[in-house]
Amino acid sequence: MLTESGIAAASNLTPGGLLNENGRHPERAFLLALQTPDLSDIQQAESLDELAELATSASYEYGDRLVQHRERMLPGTVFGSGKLTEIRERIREVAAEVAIFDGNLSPAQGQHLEKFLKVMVLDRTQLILNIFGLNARTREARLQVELAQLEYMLPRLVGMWAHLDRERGGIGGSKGAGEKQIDIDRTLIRTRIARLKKDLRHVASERVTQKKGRGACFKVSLVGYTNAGKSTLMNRLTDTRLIAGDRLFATLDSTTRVLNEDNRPKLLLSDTVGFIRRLPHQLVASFRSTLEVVRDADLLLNVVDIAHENWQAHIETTEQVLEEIGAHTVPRMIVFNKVDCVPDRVQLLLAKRRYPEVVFTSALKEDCSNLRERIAQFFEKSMITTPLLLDYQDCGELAKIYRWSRVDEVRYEQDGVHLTITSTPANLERIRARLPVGPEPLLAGNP
Ligand SMILES: Nc1nc2c(ncn2[C@@H]2O[C@H](COP(=O)(O)OP(=O)(O)OP(=O)(O)O)[C@@H](O)[C@H]2O)c(=O)[nH]1
Ligand SMILES: [Mg+2]
Repeated sequence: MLTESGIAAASNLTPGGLLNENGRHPERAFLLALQTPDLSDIQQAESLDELAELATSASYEYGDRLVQHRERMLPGTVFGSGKLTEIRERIREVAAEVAIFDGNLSPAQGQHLEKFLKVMVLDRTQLILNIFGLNARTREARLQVELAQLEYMLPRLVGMWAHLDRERGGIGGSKGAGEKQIDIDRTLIRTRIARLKKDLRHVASERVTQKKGRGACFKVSLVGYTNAGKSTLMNRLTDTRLIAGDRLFATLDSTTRVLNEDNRPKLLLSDTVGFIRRLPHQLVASFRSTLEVVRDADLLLNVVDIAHENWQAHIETTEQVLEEIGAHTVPRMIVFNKVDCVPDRVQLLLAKRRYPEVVFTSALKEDCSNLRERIAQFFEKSMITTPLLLDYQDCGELAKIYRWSRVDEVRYEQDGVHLTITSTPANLERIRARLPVGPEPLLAGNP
């Protein structure tokens, strides 16, 4: 039975069971897929390669894989009975202790497979939730992951306690033991979900306080497929030491740093959680406030691992997720990272010729100055240069003017301080609003 304090731990024990009874991961994983006609062989292979990477990131050892071609998934058993017997044999041969299905399973399907295959069965969503659980370090990330896990678990409770009903049975019209247990657990989980949402709202409000004052800055956000090198790039560009690792979903929180101290308006850079194909929707919903930083950005850098064989599909997936979270209208720039890993120099030259607009870099081996320049150029285009005459009695405003704009020229004359300043229209408006309105509108445009 679940207790309130045990809910957090129980959220790791989804029907398929994310952890074994010793709290440790089984060693070897066997990957299963059912290829329907809408998926090409290449797409299926890519998807399974990715599932293998996910499994490795969750500390599983790769056993083997099997794909069955079928018109559609069988509602009860997923695979046909002959195929299931073959899968069971293969699992035994490679001594796998867990089978991971490349797709989503209903609780009943998961249970059927576990019973038949005699190993723990996970689906893709469970595996991703598991990785997120392993990598959540900050309070916000932990709250978000727990929320996603419980949302995933809630509709699956029925399957979890069905055995109690089978064992004891319900008397007359009254509820069986399993059914009662489901009611109790459902209430506990709903209470916990409400609490988590409240806590997350609180964290989000703290974020709003942190964000105050950022309105006058340019905001750049790193987005892209997981493991593309976003955190490494962030470390390189802002001289920080965020955790970067060769595993999927190393980063779950967004972190913001000043990109260039001297730049006016200031440039802020944020690192965010990576994307992946078929990101579980519970995760997208739970991570909404973290992803707000992406929606709020003035520019998105879509970091792409050019050395990955599926980089084109990665770009498409990132575009899809951006659309899903409502960030598709934010301007974006592609950055091809890991150029040092491309084995074929000719291929790299061809790519550079084909994508002349794209920045090619290596966050690990280069200083990325080309990327810095491109970011600066992007914002330069949206800035306006204007003259400004400041009365000596308004000189107290100079500090703000220096913070919100780039001062290109200053001349102290008899009638006041003559400035030439460059900034965004919004910041120029901010400056104008603080000054007594003179006859000259400030937004005179570029001279
Ligand atoms: N060779 C090489 N490796 C790189 C480069 N950039 C990043 N890496 C490596 O790629 C792995 C993933 O890097 P991260 O910066 O953690 O990637 P990420 O996009 O932040 O990944 P998630 O947070 O998991 O979404 C790490 O092992 C990095 O050292 C690069 O330019 N060249
Ligand atoms: Mg990262």
